[in-house]
This record gives sequence, structure tokens and C-alpha cells, in this order.
Amino acid sequence: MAKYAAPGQPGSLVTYRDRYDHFIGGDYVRPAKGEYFANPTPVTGEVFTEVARGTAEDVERALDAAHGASAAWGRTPVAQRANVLNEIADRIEDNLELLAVAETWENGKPIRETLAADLPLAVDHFRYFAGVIRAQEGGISQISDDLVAYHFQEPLGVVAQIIPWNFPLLMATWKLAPALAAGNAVVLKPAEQTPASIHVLMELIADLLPPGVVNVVNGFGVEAGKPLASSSRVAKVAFTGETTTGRLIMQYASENIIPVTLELGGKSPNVFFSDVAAHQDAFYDKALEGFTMFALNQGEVCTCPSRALIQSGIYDRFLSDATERTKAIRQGHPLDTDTMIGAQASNDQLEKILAYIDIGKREGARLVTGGERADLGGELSGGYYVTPTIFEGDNKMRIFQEEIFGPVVSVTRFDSYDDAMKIANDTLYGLGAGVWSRDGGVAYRAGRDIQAGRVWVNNYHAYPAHAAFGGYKNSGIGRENHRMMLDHYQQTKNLLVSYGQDAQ
Ligand code: TXE
Repeated sequence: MAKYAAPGQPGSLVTYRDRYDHFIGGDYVRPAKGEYFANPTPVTGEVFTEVARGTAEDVERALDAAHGASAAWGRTPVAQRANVLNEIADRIEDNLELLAVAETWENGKPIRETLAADLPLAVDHFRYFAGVIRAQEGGISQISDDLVAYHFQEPLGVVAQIIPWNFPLLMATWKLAPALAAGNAVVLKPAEQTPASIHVLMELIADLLPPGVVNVVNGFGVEAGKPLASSSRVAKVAFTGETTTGRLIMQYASENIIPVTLELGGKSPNVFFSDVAAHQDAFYDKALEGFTMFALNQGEVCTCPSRALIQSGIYDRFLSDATERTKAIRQGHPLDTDTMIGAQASNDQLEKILAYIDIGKREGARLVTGGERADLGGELSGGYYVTPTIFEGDNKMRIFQEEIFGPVVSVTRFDSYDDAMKIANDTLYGLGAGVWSRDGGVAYRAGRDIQAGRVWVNNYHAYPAHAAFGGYKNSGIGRENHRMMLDHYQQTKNLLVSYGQDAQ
């Protein structure tokens, strides 16, 4: 066991500034209205820095900077842009522990995950898009003897990116890497709950980017996010957040007839067929581990497997084993490398989760384990901790239909394959799903029949850069990761050239 020193304590890898301004045009810029808001750590509930409270004026300044930089960045040779992305990746890798501590302190997630997943995935993401942009080629077609169509992929120009608080650095990376690779300049608005780790990153990589290519405006949704997403000076809005906010983003963007990519909520089914328990072996163990994935990142994942569907034949045994496994999840100080579940990202989120636990109880679901705020004592008493919670109930219940975004799983049983598919698809969402079976045919069929953009078969919560990720139904529009993401940050220029002398 090792424990990283908390920011503010001797030996900490991270020293936060007392306050963070906006990052505009390569510099720190005070907010036009001069206002700041407090940023608490979910680990203890104490404020550790304050952050500029952005408004429309700040957004305009950031857009000025981005417009000033976008043409030159778009014309920068692809190999050079790719080099910048690779240098960013190297810089993140060289400062991995520092960034992991910053992310954990601000978001509350366990350090072992920031070290092993969030940051390495961010590094890989920049490297992946450095590679794919170099491999991208346009098209050429011979229309007739002397008429030729050329297809070029051009950057969109200046794009808006609005991100959430559940994976601050990784969500920034998912959006920045493809946008920059494709030659766009960016104005990014972090979530108001987690802006500081983005600024720690910006301080590390600022010298690698021409001023104005990436600008960060802090602030709240309506005050800073709305003017950004509604601006006629952006060519696209990329958003990750709640489905209701996604609807608003689409409305704003529709005024300017610009594209949006939306990565929204989920209520992902995790389906366990009877044969998983046919043997007490490594596969069974893996399936149990797959069940506990609902608590990963404190359940604050849009693909959280928040509904578990277990086939009747193994229901009691599987649920009992899965409950034991869930009880063994170590909750503790997020900076302790042994900790498996940390703090919820904000007090609002903590209260939302506790309210849903109450709703579950009131609508008659059976509480199997957990179901309360965890008081971890000492300095952690003011932090936002919830015990991993299992409910048993019916798919019609609100705890099966609404996104809780916490370490809460709602479990139900099914008899046949068709039942399983019916329950799995009885949701407004379609982001993620899990299927567990030793029978390749059943697993394949279920993977195809579940209406979700990502179905994990015999695994869960893996996010490689080169696998497309995105939602069906109310879970969003467009894809992230994978080289197809470049399409969302480029437009096609067709040049139709006649090489003949004759009038056509
Ligand atoms: O989301 P919002 P919140 C879900 C999850 C969570 C709930 C609420 O269920 O409990 O959403 O979280 C910015 N114009 N997800 O309130 O509001 C906001 O400032 C422009 C799922 O944090 O969608 C932040 O930067 N921008 C999710 C970002 O949108 C606006 C991740 C997300 O905040 C805006 C997070 C507006 N009118 C929450 N209003 C996922 N899919 O991963 C807000 N914002």
C-alpha cells in the first residue's frame, strides 16, 4: 500500500494555484466580470482553489483567440501536427503521477484508476490520433476522360467542446486529440466541478501549442457553456453530459446550422446467461468481476452497467456471489493505492444518488447491500462517499429507467433469451451494454440484438482508442474514439476539375 500526499501537504506532487483564470490565446486571462467560484475536493469537501466564473464576454475573447489561430493551425503540415500530439502524449506520460493526483483530488476517483486507466488512456489517445491523421488520405475519381473529382478533408475551423466532470482529463483528451489532429482550433469549457485538473494539464502542455489553438473558458453551464454553444462563430459543438442538456445544445446549434456530437446518458444492461455459472472457474470469476463494474469510477460513467439481468437458473447463486464480491470493494482515501472506490465528484451528485436510493426503497425494490452515505471518518467525514449498492426489483421501476450516475445497480431476472433482449432494450438509452455467456453464438446474437452503440462481450469497461464509442437512441449522436471521429471534425471539399479543352 502507498498513499500519495494530498495537495497542500508536504511531499505532494501537485501545487494548485490559489485561483485559476481562463486560458486564452496562450495566456491566463482574468474573467471580464472579475468573479470567481470555489472549487472543493470531494475527498474532504474542502475548497482547494477558486476558478474564474466565465461569461459571454470571456467566451468572445476565447473565440477571438481561436479564430486568430485556426487558419495557420489548419495549414500546419500534418506531420507537424502529429508531432505536436505525440509531444503532448509524452508530456502527459512524463507527468503521469502528478496529473493522476490532480485528477483524483479534484474528482474523488481512486488514484489506482487514474494511474492505470485515465492517464494511460489519455496518452494513448493522443498517440492514436497522431497516427491516424498521418494515415488519412483523400480520394480521387476519374469522372470521365478529362473530368476528375478530388476529395479533400478540411478542418472545420473553430470548434466548441463542453465536457463533464466524471473523467475530466480523459474527456478533454477524447475531444481535443481528434479536433487538433484534424487542424481545428478549440474553445473548451470544462465542467464547473472539475476545471483545475484541466488547467494543470494546460500548464504542462501550453508551450507545445501555438497560442490560441486551445483555449479554456471556465464557468457554469448557462453562463459560459450556453454562449459558447450558441455562438455563430463556432463550426461545431461537441458535448458530453446529461441528455436534457444535450437537447439544449442541439437547439442552440440548430440556430447556426452547425453539427453536434453528443455523448449523453445511459442505463446500460449487463446480461448474464446461465452458462456463466456452469463451472466455478476463471470465467465465472471474470463474470462476477464484470457485475461489480457498476461501482467503477463510483458509478459515474455514462456506460455504468447499472442494470444487471441474470438468468433465472443461476439467479440466487450468482447474485449471492456477486454481492459478496461487491462487499469486498475497498472504499477509502482516494489517494491510497489500495482504494477501489473513492468519492462522488460533487455534493450535488452525492445528494442525487442518495435521493435515488430513497426512491428505490419507496418504490418497493429490495435493498440487497449498501444504500447509504459512507462515513469514512477523520478528514474524510466531509467527503462525498456512498457505499456500493445493489437493489433487486423490476425494470419498470425508476431506479431501472433513470440514470443515477452512482455506485448503484438494479438487478432483475429473466427466463429466456427473448425476455433478456426485451428487458435490455426497454430503455430510452442505448450507450453501452454487457453480455456474458460461454456460448459464442448466444453472445454474438445478444451483442447484435441489444440496441446500444457499444456492447462488451465477456468483458466490460474497456475503452481502447481505436474502437468506436457512442450512443443509440437518447444516448447521443456521433461517435468518439476510432479514426471515424475525424469525420466529425472535418468537412469534405470536392474539387471537380476539367482538364479538357472542349466545352462540356
Ligand atoms: O450535467 P450537465 P451535470 C448526467 C448524470 C448526472 C447528470 C447531471 O446523470 O447526474 O448528468 O450532471 C455544461 N449550455 N451526466 O449537471 O449539466 C456543464 O457546465 C451549455 C452524464 O453536471 O449536462 C458541464 O460542462 N453547456 C454524463 C457539461 O455541460 C451546459 C456526464 C455537463 O453538465 C449547459 C455528466 C447549457 N445550458 C453528467 N448546461 C455522461 N454522459 O458521461 C450545462 N452545461
